Amino acid sequence: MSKIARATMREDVDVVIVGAGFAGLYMLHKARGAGLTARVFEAGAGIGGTWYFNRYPGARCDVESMEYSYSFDPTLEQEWQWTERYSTQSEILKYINHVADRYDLRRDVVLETRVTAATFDERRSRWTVETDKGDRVTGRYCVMATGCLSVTNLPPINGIETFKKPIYHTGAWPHEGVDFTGLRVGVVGTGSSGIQSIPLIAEQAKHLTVFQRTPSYSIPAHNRPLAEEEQRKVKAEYPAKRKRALAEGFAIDMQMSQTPAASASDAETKEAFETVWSRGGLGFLGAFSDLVLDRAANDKAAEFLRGKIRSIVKDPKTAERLAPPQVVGCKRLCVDTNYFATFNRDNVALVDLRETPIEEITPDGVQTSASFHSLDALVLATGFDAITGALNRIDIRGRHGARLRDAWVDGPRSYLGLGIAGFPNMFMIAGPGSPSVLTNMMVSIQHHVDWIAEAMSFLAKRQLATIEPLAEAQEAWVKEVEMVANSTLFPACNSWYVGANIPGKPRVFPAYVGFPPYAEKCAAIVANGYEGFALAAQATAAE
Ligand code: N01
Repeated sequence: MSKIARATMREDVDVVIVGAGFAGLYMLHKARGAGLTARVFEAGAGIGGTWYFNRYPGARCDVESMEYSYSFDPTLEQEWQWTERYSTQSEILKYINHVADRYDLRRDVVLETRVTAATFDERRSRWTVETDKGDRVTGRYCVMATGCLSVTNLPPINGIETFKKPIYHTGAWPHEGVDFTGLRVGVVGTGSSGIQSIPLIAEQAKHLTVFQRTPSYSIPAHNRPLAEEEQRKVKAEYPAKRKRALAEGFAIDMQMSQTPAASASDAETKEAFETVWSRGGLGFLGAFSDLVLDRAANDKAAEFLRGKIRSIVKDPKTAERLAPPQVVGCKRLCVDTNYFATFNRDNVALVDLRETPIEEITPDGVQTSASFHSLDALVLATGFDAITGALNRIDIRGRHGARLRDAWVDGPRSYLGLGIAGFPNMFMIAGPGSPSVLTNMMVSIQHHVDWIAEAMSFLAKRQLATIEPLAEAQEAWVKEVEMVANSTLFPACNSWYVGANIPGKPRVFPAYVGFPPYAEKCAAIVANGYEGFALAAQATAAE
Protein backbone atom coordinates (compact mmCIF):
# COMPACT_ATOMS: atom_id res chain seq x y z
CA MET A 1 0.00 0.00 0.00
CA SER A 2 1.45 3.36 -0.96
CA LYS A 3 2.04 5.69 1.93
CA ILE A 4 1.11 9.28 1.29
CA ALA A 5 2.73 11.80 3.63
CA ARG A 6 0.21 14.04 5.34
CA ALA A 7 0.45 17.08 7.55
CA THR A 8 0.12 16.43 11.26
CA MET A 9 -3.29 17.30 12.62
CA ARG A 10 -4.08 19.97 15.19
CA GLU A 11 -7.79 19.99 15.70
CA ASP A 12 -10.48 20.46 18.35
CA VAL A 13 -13.57 18.31 17.96
CA ASP A 14 -16.39 17.15 20.20
CA VAL A 15 -15.54 13.45 20.12
CA VAL A 16 -12.27 11.66 19.41
CA ILE A 17 -12.87 8.03 18.54
CA VAL A 18 -10.12 5.43 18.62
CA GLY A 19 -10.70 2.62 16.13
CA ALA A 20 -12.68 2.33 12.89
CA GLY A 21 -14.20 -1.11 13.22
CA PHE A 22 -17.93 -1.71 13.62
CA ALA A 23 -17.89 0.14 16.96
CA GLY A 24 -15.93 3.24 15.98
CA LEU A 25 -17.83 3.73 12.73
CA TYR A 26 -21.24 3.52 14.37
CA MET A 27 -20.04 5.88 17.12
CA LEU A 28 -19.05 8.36 14.42
CA HIS A 29 -22.46 8.04 12.78
CA LYS A 30 -24.29 8.57 16.09
CA ALA A 31 -22.06 11.46 17.15
CA ARG A 32 -22.83 13.23 13.89
CA GLY A 33 -26.51 12.51 14.39
CA ALA A 34 -26.29 14.22 17.77
CA GLY A 35 -24.81 17.29 16.08
CA LEU A 36 -21.28 16.63 17.32
CA THR A 37 -18.05 16.85 15.40
CA ALA A 38 -15.80 13.79 15.51
CA ARG A 39 -12.41 12.49 14.47
CA VAL A 40 -11.64 8.80 14.18
CA PHE A 41 -8.12 7.38 14.24
CA GLU A 42 -7.50 3.90 12.89
CA ALA A 43 -4.19 2.00 12.94
CA GLY A 44 -5.04 -0.12 9.89
CA ALA A 45 -4.64 1.04 6.31
CA GLY A 46 -8.35 0.39 5.87
CA ILE A 47 -11.49 0.44 8.00
CA GLY A 48 -12.96 -2.72 9.52
CA GLY A 49 -10.92 -3.49 12.65
CA THR A 50 -10.98 -7.23 13.32
CA TRP A 51 -12.31 -7.86 9.83
CA TYR A 52 -9.53 -5.84 8.26
CA PHE A 53 -6.74 -7.76 9.98
CA ASN A 54 -8.03 -11.34 10.34
CA ARG A 55 -7.70 -12.56 6.75
CA TYR A 56 -6.43 -16.05 7.42
CA PRO A 57 -7.80 -18.91 5.28
CA GLY A 58 -11.29 -19.82 6.43
CA ALA A 59 -11.87 -16.64 8.46
CA ARG A 60 -15.57 -16.13 8.90
CA CYS A 61 -17.94 -15.07 11.63
CA ASP A 62 -19.45 -17.65 13.96
CA VAL A 63 -22.59 -15.57 14.44
CA GLU A 64 -24.98 -15.97 11.53
CA SER A 65 -24.85 -13.26 8.86
CA MET A 66 -28.43 -12.15 9.30
CA GLU A 67 -27.67 -11.33 12.95
CA TYR A 68 -24.09 -10.15 12.58
CA SER A 69 -25.08 -6.84 11.02
CA TYR A 70 -26.20 -3.40 12.10
CA SER A 71 -29.86 -2.99 13.01
CA PHE A 72 -29.92 0.80 13.46
CA ASP A 73 -31.35 1.50 10.01
CA PRO A 74 -34.15 -0.72 8.66
CA THR A 75 -33.37 0.39 5.11
CA LEU A 76 -29.78 -0.80 5.38
CA GLU A 77 -31.00 -4.02 6.95
CA GLN A 78 -33.40 -4.62 4.07
CA GLU A 79 -31.12 -3.68 1.19
CA TRP A 80 -27.98 -5.65 2.07
CA GLN A 81 -27.84 -9.21 0.71
CA TRP A 82 -25.71 -11.81 2.49
CA THR A 83 -24.62 -14.80 0.46
CA GLU A 84 -23.93 -17.44 3.12
CA ARG A 85 -25.28 -18.54 6.48
CA TYR A 86 -21.91 -17.56 8.03
CA SER A 87 -20.19 -14.71 6.23
CA THR A 88 -16.59 -14.80 5.17
CA GLN A 89 -14.19 -12.14 6.39
CA SER A 90 -14.13 -10.60 2.91
CA GLU A 91 -17.90 -10.30 2.73
CA ILE A 92 -18.10 -8.69 6.16
CA LEU A 93 -15.37 -6.25 5.16
CA LYS A 94 -17.33 -5.45 2.00
CA TYR A 95 -20.38 -4.74 4.17
CA ILE A 96 -18.41 -2.43 6.48
CA ASN A 97 -17.10 -0.52 3.48
CA HIS A 98 -20.61 -0.29 2.07
CA VAL A 99 -21.83 1.17 5.37
CA ALA A 100 -18.96 3.67 5.44
CA ASP A 101 -19.87 4.89 1.96
CA ARG A 102 -23.61 4.84 2.51
CA TYR A 103 -23.35 7.11 5.56
CA ASP A 104 -20.40 9.12 4.24
CA LEU A 105 -18.22 8.13 7.19
CA ARG A 106 -14.76 8.08 5.59
CA ARG A 107 -14.15 11.82 5.59
CA ASP A 108 -13.72 11.85 9.39
CA VAL A 109 -11.54 8.74 9.57
CA VAL A 110 -7.75 8.98 9.53
CA LEU A 111 -6.12 5.67 8.59
CA GLU A 112 -2.66 4.24 9.29
CA THR A 113 -2.49 6.23 12.48
CA ARG A 114 -2.08 4.66 15.87
CA VAL A 115 -3.19 6.51 18.98
CA THR A 116 -0.34 6.51 21.47
CA ALA A 117 -1.67 8.69 24.29
CA ALA A 118 -4.85 10.24 25.63
CA THR A 119 -4.62 12.78 28.44
CA PHE A 120 -7.43 14.48 30.32
CA ASP A 121 -6.99 18.20 30.89
CA GLU A 122 -8.90 18.95 34.06
CA ARG A 123 -8.95 22.71 33.59
CA ARG A 124 -10.62 22.52 30.21
CA SER A 125 -12.41 19.19 30.66
CA ARG A 126 -10.96 18.00 27.39
CA TRP A 127 -9.03 15.00 26.20
CA THR A 128 -5.87 15.47 24.17
CA VAL A 129 -5.25 12.52 21.91
CA GLU A 130 -1.80 11.99 20.39
CA THR A 131 -0.78 9.64 17.60
CA ASP A 132 2.31 8.01 16.16
CA LYS A 133 2.14 10.51 13.30
CA GLY A 134 2.53 13.47 15.64
CA ASP A 135 -1.15 14.48 15.63
CA ARG A 136 -2.65 16.28 18.64
CA VAL A 137 -6.40 16.42 18.58
CA THR A 138 -8.56 17.46 21.48
CA GLY A 139 -12.07 16.32 22.18
CA ARG A 140 -14.62 16.86 24.89
CA TYR A 141 -15.12 13.13 24.81
CA CYS A 142 -12.78 10.29 24.04
CA VAL A 143 -14.35 7.01 22.96
CA MET A 144 -12.25 3.87 22.93
CA ALA A 145 -13.54 1.60 20.17
CA THR A 146 -10.32 -0.38 20.23
CA GLY A 147 -11.77 -3.90 19.97
CA CYS A 148 -11.72 -6.82 22.38
CA LEU A 149 -9.44 -9.01 20.24
CA SER A 150 -7.13 -6.66 18.42
CA VAL A 151 -3.69 -7.07 20.00
CA THR A 152 -2.07 -10.26 18.72
CA ASN A 153 -0.44 -12.63 21.19
CA LEU A 154 3.02 -13.63 20.01
CA PRO A 155 3.91 -16.47 22.36
CA PRO A 156 7.32 -16.28 24.02
CA ILE A 157 8.47 -19.65 22.63
CA ASN A 158 12.17 -20.24 23.05
CA GLY A 159 14.05 -19.48 19.81
CA ILE A 160 11.03 -18.23 17.86
CA GLU A 161 13.02 -15.27 16.53
CA THR A 162 15.57 -17.63 14.94
CA PHE A 163 13.09 -19.32 12.58
CA LYS A 164 14.31 -18.40 9.12
CA LYS A 165 11.17 -19.22 7.13
CA PRO A 166 7.98 -17.12 7.15
CA ILE A 167 5.91 -16.82 10.32
CA TYR A 168 2.31 -15.65 10.09
CA HIS A 169 -0.14 -14.69 12.84
CA THR A 170 -3.77 -15.36 12.01
CA GLY A 171 -4.70 -11.94 13.42
CA ALA A 172 -2.25 -10.05 11.19
CA TRP A 173 -2.50 -12.03 7.97
CA PRO A 174 -0.79 -10.71 4.80
CA HIS A 175 -3.27 -8.93 2.57
CA GLU A 176 -1.92 -10.57 -0.55
CA GLY A 177 -2.68 -14.01 0.95
CA VAL A 178 -0.29 -16.92 1.44
CA ASP A 179 0.22 -19.86 -0.89
CA PHE A 180 1.17 -22.98 1.09
CA THR A 181 1.28 -25.26 -1.95
CA GLY A 182 4.08 -27.79 -1.65
CA LEU A 183 5.13 -26.56 1.81
CA ARG A 184 5.51 -28.24 5.18
CA VAL A 185 3.47 -26.02 7.48
CA GLY A 186 3.14 -25.91 11.25
CA VAL A 187 0.16 -24.36 13.04
CA VAL A 188 0.45 -23.51 16.73
CA GLY A 189 -2.91 -23.03 18.41
CA THR A 190 -6.29 -24.69 18.20
CA GLY A 191 -8.77 -21.98 19.21
CA SER A 192 -11.33 -20.50 16.78
CA SER A 193 -8.68 -19.13 14.38
CA GLY A 194 -6.73 -22.41 14.28
CA ILE A 195 -9.89 -24.45 13.90
CA GLN A 196 -11.08 -22.35 10.96
CA SER A 197 -7.75 -22.21 9.16
CA ILE A 198 -6.40 -25.74 9.71
CA PRO A 199 -8.78 -27.53 7.28
CA LEU A 200 -7.97 -25.11 4.46
CA ILE A 201 -4.23 -25.05 5.08
CA ALA A 202 -4.29 -28.87 5.13
CA GLU A 203 -5.93 -28.92 1.68
CA GLN A 204 -3.15 -26.77 0.24
CA ALA A 205 0.03 -27.72 2.08
CA LYS A 206 2.23 -30.69 1.34
CA HIS A 207 2.19 -31.51 5.04
CA LEU A 208 0.60 -29.88 8.07
CA THR A 209 1.65 -30.35 11.68
CA VAL A 210 -0.80 -29.03 14.25
CA PHE A 211 0.76 -28.16 17.61
CA GLN A 212 -2.07 -28.38 20.12
CA ARG A 213 -1.74 -27.29 23.74
CA THR A 214 -5.43 -27.49 24.66
CA PRO A 215 -8.07 -29.13 22.48
CA SER A 216 -11.23 -27.12 21.78
CA TYR A 217 -14.85 -28.11 21.54
CA SER A 218 -16.21 -27.29 18.15
CA ILE A 219 -19.66 -27.49 16.59
CA PRO A 220 -20.12 -27.93 12.84
CA ALA A 221 -21.15 -24.73 11.09
CA HIS A 222 -23.21 -26.49 8.43
CA ASN A 223 -22.51 -23.40 6.42
CA ARG A 224 -24.51 -23.04 3.21
CA PRO A 225 -25.57 -20.44 0.69
CA LEU A 226 -28.39 -18.25 1.96
CA ALA A 227 -31.32 -18.68 -0.35
CA GLU A 228 -33.15 -15.56 -1.51
CA GLU A 229 -36.37 -16.89 -0.01
CA GLU A 230 -34.80 -17.53 3.40
CA GLN A 231 -33.41 -14.00 3.51
CA ARG A 232 -36.75 -12.56 2.52
CA LYS A 233 -38.40 -14.41 5.39
CA VAL A 234 -35.90 -13.14 7.96
CA LYS A 235 -36.14 -9.61 6.61
CA ALA A 236 -39.92 -9.72 6.85
CA GLU A 237 -39.64 -10.31 10.59
CA TYR A 238 -36.36 -8.50 11.30
CA PRO A 239 -37.65 -6.29 14.17
CA ALA A 240 -39.07 -9.34 15.96
CA LYS A 241 -35.88 -11.31 15.42
CA ARG A 242 -33.71 -8.49 16.76
CA LYS A 243 -36.03 -8.17 19.76
CA ARG A 244 -35.76 -11.87 20.51
CA ALA A 245 -31.96 -11.58 20.43
CA LEU A 246 -32.09 -8.74 22.97
CA ALA A 247 -33.93 -11.05 25.35
CA GLU A 248 -31.30 -13.81 25.13
CA GLY A 249 -28.29 -14.15 27.44
CA PHE A 250 -25.83 -14.15 24.54
CA ALA A 251 -27.85 -11.55 22.57
CA ILE A 252 -28.23 -14.10 19.79
CA ASP A 253 -31.62 -15.34 18.63
CA MET A 254 -30.79 -18.94 19.51
CA GLN A 255 -34.13 -19.62 21.22
CA MET A 256 -32.44 -21.13 24.22
CA SER A 257 -34.34 -23.96 25.86
CA GLN A 258 -36.01 -23.14 29.18
CA THR A 259 -35.51 -26.73 30.34
CA PRO A 260 -32.59 -27.72 32.57
CA ALA A 261 -30.68 -30.84 31.55
CA ALA A 262 -31.35 -32.35 34.99
CA SER A 263 -35.04 -32.71 34.19
CA ALA A 264 -34.41 -34.59 30.92
CA SER A 265 -34.06 -38.37 30.58
CA ASP A 266 -30.94 -39.77 28.90
CA ALA A 267 -32.85 -40.30 25.67
CA GLU A 268 -34.26 -36.75 25.75
CA THR A 269 -30.81 -35.36 26.49
CA LYS A 270 -29.27 -37.18 23.56
CA GLU A 271 -32.08 -36.08 21.26
CA ALA A 272 -31.71 -32.44 22.33
CA PHE A 273 -27.95 -32.51 21.72
CA GLU A 274 -28.37 -34.24 18.36
CA THR A 275 -30.87 -31.57 17.32
CA VAL A 276 -28.57 -28.64 18.11
CA TRP A 277 -25.55 -30.50 16.65
CA SER A 278 -27.39 -31.01 13.38
CA ARG A 279 -28.50 -27.34 13.32
CA GLY A 280 -24.87 -26.37 13.88
CA GLY A 281 -23.24 -23.31 15.39
CA LEU A 282 -23.18 -21.61 18.77
CA GLY A 283 -26.83 -22.50 19.38
CA PHE A 284 -25.46 -25.72 20.84
CA LEU A 285 -25.24 -23.94 24.19
CA GLY A 286 -28.99 -23.35 24.04
CA ALA A 287 -29.86 -27.07 24.11
CA PHE A 288 -30.66 -26.74 27.81
CA SER A 289 -31.02 -23.76 30.11
CA ASP A 290 -28.21 -24.76 32.46
CA LEU A 291 -25.29 -25.91 30.32
CA VAL A 292 -23.03 -23.06 31.45
CA LEU A 293 -24.46 -23.02 34.97
CA ASP A 294 -24.48 -26.58 36.21
CA ARG A 295 -21.49 -28.91 36.17
CA ALA A 296 -23.53 -32.10 35.79
CA ALA A 297 -25.41 -30.65 32.82
CA ASN A 298 -22.15 -29.46 31.31
CA ASP A 299 -20.57 -32.89 31.77
CA LYS A 300 -23.35 -34.39 29.65
CA ALA A 301 -22.67 -31.88 26.87
CA ALA A 302 -18.92 -32.52 27.14
CA GLU A 303 -19.37 -36.27 26.87
CA PHE A 304 -21.68 -35.86 23.87
CA LEU A 305 -19.14 -33.65 22.08
CA ARG A 306 -16.22 -35.93 22.90
CA GLY A 307 -18.29 -38.81 21.49
CA LYS A 308 -18.75 -36.88 18.25
CA ILE A 309 -14.99 -36.34 17.98
CA ARG A 310 -14.38 -40.09 18.51
CA SER A 311 -16.94 -40.88 15.81
CA ILE A 312 -15.33 -38.52 13.25
CA VAL A 313 -11.61 -39.09 13.86
CA LYS A 314 -10.50 -42.53 12.68
CA ASP A 315 -7.31 -42.95 14.68
CA PRO A 316 -8.40 -43.55 18.30
CA LYS A 317 -5.22 -42.03 19.77
CA THR A 318 -5.63 -38.84 17.74
CA ALA A 319 -9.31 -38.72 18.70
CA GLU A 320 -8.39 -38.92 22.40
CA ARG A 321 -5.87 -36.11 22.00
CA LEU A 322 -8.49 -33.96 20.27
CA ALA A 323 -11.11 -34.62 22.98
CA PRO A 324 -11.13 -31.64 25.36
CA PRO A 325 -11.07 -32.39 29.09
CA GLN A 326 -12.38 -28.97 30.18
CA VAL A 327 -15.85 -27.63 30.82
CA VAL A 328 -17.77 -26.79 27.61
CA GLY A 329 -17.82 -23.01 27.16
CA CYS A 330 -15.12 -22.03 29.65
CA LYS A 331 -13.03 -21.52 26.54
CA ARG A 332 -14.96 -19.93 23.74
CA LEU A 333 -16.91 -22.59 21.82
CA CYS A 334 -15.65 -22.95 18.23
CA VAL A 335 -17.63 -23.41 15.05
CA ASP A 336 -15.96 -25.27 12.21
CA THR A 337 -16.15 -26.79 8.77
CA ASN A 338 -14.39 -30.17 8.56
CA TYR A 339 -12.05 -29.51 11.48
CA PHE A 340 -12.00 -32.93 13.14
CA ALA A 341 -12.19 -34.80 9.81
CA THR A 342 -9.02 -32.98 8.73
CA PHE A 343 -7.08 -35.23 11.11
CA ASN A 344 -8.06 -38.23 8.95
CA ARG A 345 -5.92 -36.86 6.13
CA ASP A 346 -2.59 -38.52 5.39
CA ASN A 347 -0.78 -35.18 5.23
CA VAL A 348 -1.87 -33.98 8.69
CA ALA A 349 -0.22 -34.80 12.02
CA LEU A 350 -1.24 -33.75 15.51
CA VAL A 351 1.38 -33.02 18.15
CA ASP A 352 -0.02 -32.89 21.65
CA LEU A 353 2.05 -30.35 23.55
CA ARG A 354 0.72 -31.62 26.87
CA GLU A 355 2.63 -34.87 26.24
CA THR A 356 5.57 -33.46 24.30
CA PRO A 357 6.00 -29.71 24.87
CA ILE A 358 7.87 -27.44 22.47
CA GLU A 359 11.45 -27.09 23.69
CA GLU A 360 12.49 -24.57 21.10
CA ILE A 361 12.00 -23.24 17.64
CA THR A 362 15.15 -23.51 15.54
CA PRO A 363 15.93 -21.89 12.16
CA ASP A 364 14.36 -24.90 10.43
CA GLY A 365 11.50 -26.08 12.55
CA VAL A 366 10.04 -26.98 15.91
CA GLN A 367 11.78 -29.19 18.45
CA THR A 368 9.49 -30.85 20.96
CA SER A 369 10.60 -33.02 23.85
CA ALA A 370 10.07 -36.03 21.57
CA SER A 371 10.91 -35.07 17.98
CA PHE A 372 11.97 -32.44 15.47
CA HIS A 373 9.52 -31.10 12.88
CA SER A 374 11.10 -29.52 9.78
CA LEU A 375 8.92 -26.69 8.53
CA ASP A 376 8.78 -24.27 5.60
CA ALA A 377 6.26 -21.95 7.27
CA LEU A 378 4.82 -21.44 10.72
CA VAL A 379 1.33 -20.15 11.50
CA LEU A 380 0.65 -18.74 14.94
CA ALA A 381 -3.03 -19.10 15.72
CA THR A 382 -2.18 -18.06 19.25
CA GLY A 383 -4.88 -15.49 19.87
CA PHE A 384 -4.89 -12.08 21.48
CA ASP A 385 -4.18 -10.03 24.57
CA ALA A 386 -7.93 -9.77 24.91
CA ILE A 387 -10.24 -7.04 26.20
CA THR A 388 -7.68 -4.89 28.02
CA GLY A 389 -4.71 -5.34 25.64
CA ALA A 390 -5.54 -2.52 23.24
CA LEU A 391 -6.46 -0.08 26.04
CA ASN A 392 -3.31 -0.78 28.03
CA ARG A 393 -1.15 -0.10 24.98
CA ILE A 394 -2.28 3.51 24.95
CA ASP A 395 -0.85 5.85 27.57
CA ILE A 396 -4.21 6.91 29.01
CA ARG A 397 -4.07 9.50 31.79
CA GLY A 398 -7.08 10.73 33.70
CA ARG A 399 -7.44 13.05 36.68
CA HIS A 400 -4.23 14.04 38.47
CA GLY A 401 -2.28 12.44 35.61
CA ALA A 402 -3.23 8.96 36.89
CA ARG A 403 -2.44 6.24 34.36
CA LEU A 404 -5.05 3.70 33.39
CA ARG A 405 -2.38 0.99 33.27
CA ASP A 406 -1.65 1.66 36.96
CA ALA A 407 -5.33 1.79 37.89
CA TRP A 408 -5.73 -1.62 36.23
CA VAL A 409 -2.57 -3.25 37.50
CA ASP A 410 -4.64 -5.87 39.36
CA GLY A 411 -7.14 -6.20 36.53
CA PRO A 412 -9.65 -3.91 34.83
CA ARG A 413 -12.13 -1.88 36.90
CA SER A 414 -14.97 -0.05 35.25
CA TYR A 415 -18.57 0.93 35.75
CA LEU A 416 -20.79 -1.02 33.33
CA GLY A 417 -17.78 -1.51 31.06
CA LEU A 418 -18.64 1.95 29.76
CA GLY A 419 -16.72 4.36 31.98
CA ILE A 420 -13.89 4.42 34.50
CA ALA A 421 -13.67 6.37 37.77
CA GLY A 422 -10.98 9.03 37.47
CA PHE A 423 -11.31 9.19 33.68
CA PRO A 424 -14.15 11.64 33.03
CA ASN A 425 -15.81 11.81 29.61
CA MET A 426 -13.98 8.72 28.45
CA PHE A 427 -16.15 5.87 27.23
CA MET A 428 -15.35 2.35 26.15
CA ILE A 429 -17.32 0.29 23.69
CA ALA A 430 -17.52 -3.36 24.79
CA GLY A 431 -15.12 -2.58 27.61
CA PRO A 432 -14.25 -4.93 30.49
CA GLY A 433 -17.24 -5.32 32.77
CA SER A 434 -19.76 -5.28 29.91
CA PRO A 435 -21.13 -8.47 28.28
CA SER A 436 -18.85 -7.91 25.22
CA VAL A 437 -17.32 -11.18 24.02
CA LEU A 438 -20.12 -13.28 25.53
CA THR A 439 -22.59 -11.72 23.12
CA ASN A 440 -23.15 -11.04 19.48
CA MET A 441 -20.74 -8.10 19.34
CA MET A 442 -23.00 -6.20 16.94
CA VAL A 443 -25.72 -6.09 19.58
CA SER A 444 -23.34 -4.99 22.33
CA ILE A 445 -21.71 -2.38 20.13
CA GLN A 446 -24.98 -0.79 19.13
CA HIS A 447 -26.27 -0.87 22.67
CA HIS A 448 -23.15 0.87 23.98
CA VAL A 449 -22.96 3.46 21.24
CA ASP A 450 -26.65 4.34 21.67
CA TRP A 451 -26.15 4.62 25.44
CA ILE A 452 -23.05 6.81 25.04
CA ALA A 453 -24.67 9.08 22.44
CA GLU A 454 -27.69 9.51 24.71
CA ALA A 455 -25.39 10.42 27.61
CA MET A 456 -23.64 13.02 25.45
CA SER A 457 -26.99 14.55 24.46
CA PHE A 458 -28.09 14.55 28.10
CA LEU A 459 -24.96 16.46 29.11
CA ALA A 460 -25.45 18.95 26.28
CA LYS A 461 -29.10 19.59 27.21
CA ARG A 462 -28.25 20.16 30.86
CA GLN A 463 -25.11 22.12 30.00
CA LEU A 464 -23.01 19.70 31.99
CA ALA A 465 -19.27 19.45 31.39
CA THR A 466 -18.38 15.99 32.61
CA ILE A 467 -19.72 12.55 33.37
CA GLU A 468 -17.62 10.14 35.41
CA PRO A 469 -18.31 6.96 37.37
CA LEU A 470 -18.26 7.27 41.14
CA ALA A 471 -15.59 5.09 42.71
CA GLU A 472 -18.12 3.31 44.96
CA ALA A 473 -20.47 2.54 42.04
CA GLN A 474 -17.52 1.15 40.11
CA GLU A 475 -16.42 -1.06 43.01
CA ALA A 476 -19.94 -2.40 43.41
CA TRP A 477 -20.09 -3.13 39.68
CA VAL A 478 -16.73 -4.93 39.67
CA LYS A 479 -18.03 -7.11 42.54
CA GLU A 480 -21.28 -7.80 40.71
CA VAL A 481 -19.49 -8.80 37.49
CA GLU A 482 -17.33 -11.19 39.49
CA MET A 483 -20.23 -12.57 41.49
CA VAL A 484 -22.32 -13.25 38.38
CA ALA A 485 -19.36 -14.85 36.56
CA ASN A 486 -18.64 -17.08 39.56
CA SER A 487 -22.21 -18.33 39.51
CA THR A 488 -21.47 -19.76 36.03
CA LEU A 489 -18.89 -22.15 34.60
CA PHE A 490 -17.25 -19.52 32.38
CA PRO A 491 -14.26 -18.88 34.67
CA ALA A 492 -13.75 -22.62 35.21
CA CYS A 493 -10.56 -23.07 33.17
CA ASN A 494 -7.53 -21.26 31.81
CA SER A 495 -8.61 -19.17 28.83
CA TRP A 496 -8.10 -15.79 27.22
CA TYR A 497 -11.32 -14.75 28.99
CA VAL A 498 -9.41 -14.79 32.28
CA GLY A 499 -6.13 -13.60 30.75
CA ALA A 500 -4.41 -16.95 31.30
CA ASN A 501 -2.89 -16.87 27.78
CA ILE A 502 -0.74 -13.82 28.59
CA PRO A 503 2.07 -14.39 31.09
CA GLY A 504 1.66 -12.14 34.14
CA LYS A 505 -1.84 -10.91 33.25
CA PRO A 506 -4.05 -10.69 36.35
CA ARG A 507 -6.70 -13.39 36.42
CA VAL A 508 -10.03 -11.58 36.16
CA PHE A 509 -13.18 -12.63 34.35
CA PRO A 510 -13.85 -9.45 32.36
CA ALA A 511 -17.34 -9.88 30.97
CA TYR A 512 -20.77 -9.44 32.53
CA VAL A 513 -22.67 -12.66 31.94
CA GLY A 514 -26.17 -12.05 30.56
CA PHE A 515 -27.11 -9.33 28.12
CA PRO A 516 -30.74 -8.65 29.21
CA PRO A 517 -30.02 -7.89 32.90
CA TYR A 518 -27.09 -5.76 31.81
CA ALA A 519 -29.20 -3.73 29.40
CA GLU A 520 -31.91 -3.33 32.05
CA LYS A 521 -29.33 -2.07 34.51
CA CYS A 522 -27.98 0.46 31.99
CA ALA A 523 -31.49 1.71 31.29
CA ALA A 524 -32.36 1.98 35.00
CA ILE A 525 -29.20 3.98 35.64
CA VAL A 526 -30.24 6.50 32.99
CA ALA A 527 -33.81 6.60 34.32
CA ASN A 528 -32.38 7.44 37.75
CA GLY A 529 -30.46 10.44 36.41
CA TYR A 530 -27.23 8.56 35.67
CA GLU A 531 -27.08 6.89 39.02
CA GLY A 532 -23.52 6.01 40.00
CA PHE A 533 -22.05 8.74 37.81
CA ALA A 534 -20.86 12.16 38.95
CA LEU A 535 -22.16 14.86 36.63
CA ALA A 536 -20.41 18.21 36.86
CA ALA A 537 -21.50 21.55 35.47
CA GLN A 538 -18.03 22.90 34.83
CA ALA A 539 -14.45 21.83 34.69
CA THR A 540 -13.42 20.42 38.06
CA ALA A 541 -9.70 21.03 38.15
CA ALA A 542 -7.53 19.26 40.67
CA GLU A 543 -6.68 21.34 43.70
O1 N01 B 1 -7.23 -17.47 19.92
P1 N01 B 1 -7.41 -18.41 21.21
P2 N01 B 1 -8.06 -17.43 18.55
N1 N01 B 1 2.19 -22.58 22.90
O2 N01 B 1 -6.78 -17.66 22.32
C1 N01 B 1 -2.69 -21.68 21.82
C2 N01 B 1 -12.62 -14.83 18.36
N2 N01 B 1 -12.62 -15.41 17.05
O3 N01 B 1 -7.46 -16.43 17.70
O4 N01 B 1 -5.71 -22.94 24.99
C3 N01 B 1 1.26 -23.35 22.36
O5 N01 B 1 -8.81 -18.86 21.38
C4 N01 B 1 -3.79 -21.76 22.83
O6 N01 B 1 -3.60 -22.85 23.69
P3 N01 B 1 -4.23 -22.80 25.19
C5 N01 B 1 -13.27 -15.80 19.32
O7 N01 B 1 -13.91 -15.11 20.34
C6 N01 B 1 -13.80 -15.59 16.45
O8 N01 B 1 -8.24 -18.80 18.02
O9 N01 B 1 -3.86 -21.45 25.76
N3 N01 B 1 0.01 -22.99 22.13
C7 N01 B 1 -4.99 -21.88 21.91
O10 N01 B 1 -5.16 -23.17 21.45
C8 N01 B 1 -12.07 -16.55 19.82
O11 N01 B 1 -12.26 -17.24 21.02
C9 N01 B 1 -13.85 -16.19 15.24
O12 N01 B 1 -3.60 -23.92 25.89
C10 N01 B 1 -0.32 -21.75 22.46
C11 N01 B 1 -4.60 -20.98 20.75
O13 N01 B 1 -3.19 -20.87 20.79
C12 N01 B 1 -11.06 -15.44 19.92
O14 N01 B 1 -11.29 -14.65 18.78
C13 N01 B 1 -12.72 -16.61 14.61
C14 N01 B 1 0.60 -20.86 23.03
C15 N01 B 1 -5.17 -19.60 20.86
O15 N01 B 1 -6.55 -19.67 20.83
C16 N01 B 1 -9.63 -15.88 19.92
O16 N01 B 1 -9.48 -16.96 19.01
C17 N01 B 1 -11.51 -16.41 15.23
C18 N01 B 1 1.90 -21.32 23.26
N4 N01 B 1 2.82 -20.55 23.83
C19 N01 B 1 -11.47 -15.82 16.45
N5 N01 B 1 -0.03 -19.68 23.24
C20 N01 B 1 -15.16 -16.42 14.63
O17 N01 B 1 -16.04 -15.61 14.61
C21 N01 B 1 -1.29 -19.86 22.84
N6 N01 B 1 -1.48 -21.09 22.36
C22 N01 B 1 -15.36 -17.73 14.06
